[in-house]
Amino acid sequence: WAHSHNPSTRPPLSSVTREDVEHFSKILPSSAVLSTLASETASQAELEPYNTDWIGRYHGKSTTVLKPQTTKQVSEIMRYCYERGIGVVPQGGNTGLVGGSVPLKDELVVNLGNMSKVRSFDPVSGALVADAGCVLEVLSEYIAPHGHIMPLDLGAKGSCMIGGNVATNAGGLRLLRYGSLHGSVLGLEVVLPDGTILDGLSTLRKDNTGYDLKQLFIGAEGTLGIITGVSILTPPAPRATNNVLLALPSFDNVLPLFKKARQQLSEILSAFEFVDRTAYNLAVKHGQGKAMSEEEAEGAECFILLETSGGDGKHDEEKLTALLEDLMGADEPLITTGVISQSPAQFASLWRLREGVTEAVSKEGKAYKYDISIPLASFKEVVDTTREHLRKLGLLREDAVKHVLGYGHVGDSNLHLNICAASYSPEIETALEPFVYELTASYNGSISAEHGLGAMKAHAIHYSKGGVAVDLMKKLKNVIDPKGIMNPGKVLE
Ligand code: FAD
Ligand code: 2HG
Ligand code: ZN
Repeated sequence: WAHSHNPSTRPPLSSVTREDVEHFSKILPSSAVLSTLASETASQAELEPYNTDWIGRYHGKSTTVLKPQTTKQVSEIMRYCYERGIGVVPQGGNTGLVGGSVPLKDELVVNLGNMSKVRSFDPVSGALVADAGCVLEVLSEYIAPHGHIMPLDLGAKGSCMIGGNVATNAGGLRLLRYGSLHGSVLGLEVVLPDGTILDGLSTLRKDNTGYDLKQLFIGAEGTLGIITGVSILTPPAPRATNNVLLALPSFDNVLPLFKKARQQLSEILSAFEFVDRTAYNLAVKHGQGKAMSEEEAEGAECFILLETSGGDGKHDEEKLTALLEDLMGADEPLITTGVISQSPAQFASLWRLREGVTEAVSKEGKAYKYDISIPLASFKEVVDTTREHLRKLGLLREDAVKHVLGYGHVGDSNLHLNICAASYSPEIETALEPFVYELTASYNGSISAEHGLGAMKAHAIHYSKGGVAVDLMKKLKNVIDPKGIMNPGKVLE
């Protein structure tokens, strides 16, 4: 359906014109077309939320946002944009953290928020088929009465959409237990750049008929097509869940603690999350959950949030209590204290402390976010090395870099290194990049563990992928999107 263009010889992308908006108004109802080009449909201020990313670092200049309700409408929009050579940015909840969900220039934004219907749910197999614009939390609530949960959970659940989750291959807080979306997504419906609909909404568990095409779109960050429907396997809800917040005197205790927790809790361990002292203090300062008293937290270098999920509450509690007794009672205790949740409210509050770090950092200042896969043993070293580097450059001060903090998913060896600054500045950016990417590469790590490359890290892909891999990615991109209209400038430069 398309012949290939070399990116360097591609014609430049076209800007959306008034005539284009008139055409879109024939495809969509007037309430679904927001444009500054057509009178009275939208002001620039109304388009601002679609043009600005969650952390306020990336700002696009799109004049037009479309909010289709059906796959057919998405297909017609894409067919037209393909012919006209208009760049398109697919957008879900706009909670992405790498500047992937907003235009770099004046591309058309296709926001999936109006595609929010559940198509089917099979309470026996747990297969859920939903429009891409369904909010993750809404889906969780939809399947809860059937005794199922979503296989992923993240702090942005109230706004992020399942299509965005799949497009970023979001990891989150349940990956340790339920694995990545590459495993739990059963099928996708995707509108390709030329408007062709790839209908792959299978609910089959096994299907080895040729290449597994859906995998290409999982984590492609909207650069290969627009995901309009998702078929996903949802697990049965565990009968019992517990969580506990542990205070550790030293980071050195994290590894032995993880090992011990895995051994002793075995099948019921469902999350093992890390929060360093700076991240903890910021979460507390900005009212993210109620954790432990100041006295209890005193002397702790870092904290672990551990969750268990299982089939028998009494059995799980006994195992967890035995672990805590062992940890406290040892000659050299691995923890100074632990707070075990006693009620659903406290359970949520402990989680809030961990999930709320991102929000706390945003309240404190402007965030530079590095989402890296590195060996677990190096989490602290990476945070300390980065802080020291900034200190040496004289940037560690209230009006420049306020805090350097680390938190993340121990179970997945995924550290979130955040640099919280008073404001975004070229001086800080130059100090951090390529420094952090080189540091990550020196551990053979990945510069994007779970958030993607987006606009932020497209230029840095080579720190984690070899030339052959990047070349093959470019060839695939060129075959599927020969005019380069899908989310230009993201993932691949
Ligand atoms: P958007 O932000 O709208 O888009 C993200 C990317 O996907 C963009 O490149 C966009 O073009 C593309 N896209 C969106 N929808 C589609 C579609 N239908 N078809 C094709 N492409 C599409 N991420 C994690 O992995 N783990 C976490 O624990 C986590 N926690 C977070 C906590 C907070 C508070 C926040 C703000 C973000 C967090 N994230 C996390 C970032 C994360 O990537 C997302 O929140 C989420 O997966 C993005 O979904 P979204 O609907 O907001 O997508
Ligand atoms: C998390 O695990 C998210 O909390 C967000 O992936 C991390 O904000 C961040 O850097
Ligand atoms: Zn994360």
